[in-house]
Amino acid sequence: MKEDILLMLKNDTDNFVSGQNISDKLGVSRAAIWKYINQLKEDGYVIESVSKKGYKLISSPDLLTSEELSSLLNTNYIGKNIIHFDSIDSTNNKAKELANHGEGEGTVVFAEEQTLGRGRLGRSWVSPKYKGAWMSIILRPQIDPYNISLITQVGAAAVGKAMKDLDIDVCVKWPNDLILNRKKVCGILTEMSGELNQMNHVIIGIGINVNQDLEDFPSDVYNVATSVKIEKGHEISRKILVAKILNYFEEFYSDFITNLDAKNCLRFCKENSILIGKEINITRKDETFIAKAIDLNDRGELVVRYHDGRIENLISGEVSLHGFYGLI
Ligand code: BTX
Repeated sequence: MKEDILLMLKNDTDNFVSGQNISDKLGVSRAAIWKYINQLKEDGYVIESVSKKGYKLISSPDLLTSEELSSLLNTNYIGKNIIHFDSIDSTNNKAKELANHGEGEGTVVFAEEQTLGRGRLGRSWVSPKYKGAWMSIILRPQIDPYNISLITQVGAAAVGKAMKDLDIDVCVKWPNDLILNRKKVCGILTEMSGELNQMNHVIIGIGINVNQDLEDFPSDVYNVATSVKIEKGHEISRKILVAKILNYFEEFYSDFITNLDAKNCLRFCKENSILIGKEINITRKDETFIAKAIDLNDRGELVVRYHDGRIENLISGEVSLHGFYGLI
């Protein structure tokens, strides 16, 4: 009901919408409308109420809800179903649970805050309230699990292109980070459930530091992390950024699963790679090797050349920039 009232106000922001009109249309009492309007105000909506005239929406908060995002999306299936939490342990955990119960492709889980946000290999992801975009997309691609790592590149290209549209000069650090001014601004965690040659679902979790200040990062990530606000010097709208990401994601992902063609997104990742042409450290178990990153091939693998001339295509893994302070 709250959503229906909001929609009526959103559809007529130039005028007051009378309580009688809302009551007639939605079949609720004037007292109930007043209660819902107060709830909307608590959510951050600025609503003017004038007796005998009704209610007028003045401004909407920067929330990652379906009400705020749907008018900004031009997708056919990504983000058509949005599930929003004020606070949750991890959007990837929730998306996985929903996918196991049959939730369809394209559903996106958002949380304003994660209390147990996860990175790769059991690492944690700092996700303070209202400051970032913490989201997970449920996918059900009918592709060989071997190709799954390409979905991370689809996500990286979607985030990167959306950021560039907003004049945020980001680079892609294969396989799953985006870097702004030498620090991590976004991390991607792709998890799949399935058998050797049969996929059940894939969850792509995307975490973006949008409006944090320096003091929002704990001391152990302070040196490696940054936010758009820290680098640009001003806040940006999370909902506009997120909507752009989902729009690009559907474009790249649809291309990928229908034509098995990830050329467009790989071209973006390659052109904006922070690794290609540089010496990198490759960490395997307890050993570190030095090589030069020379290419991103059409399977999304990072091609590296060791000092002895040997070439290797890395499928996934831990890499860092040689001599680059602070980058994981
Ligand atoms: P990663 O393993 O590559 O990076 C994790 C490392 O990054 C941490 O060990 C820490 O050093 C650093 N770090 C932690 N928090 C942040 C942060 N906010 N910004 C920059 N660096 C940080 C990267 O894993 C994948 C992260 C995916 C996060 C999304 S959020 C939505 C979804 N739900 C969920 O639980 N995870 C994903």
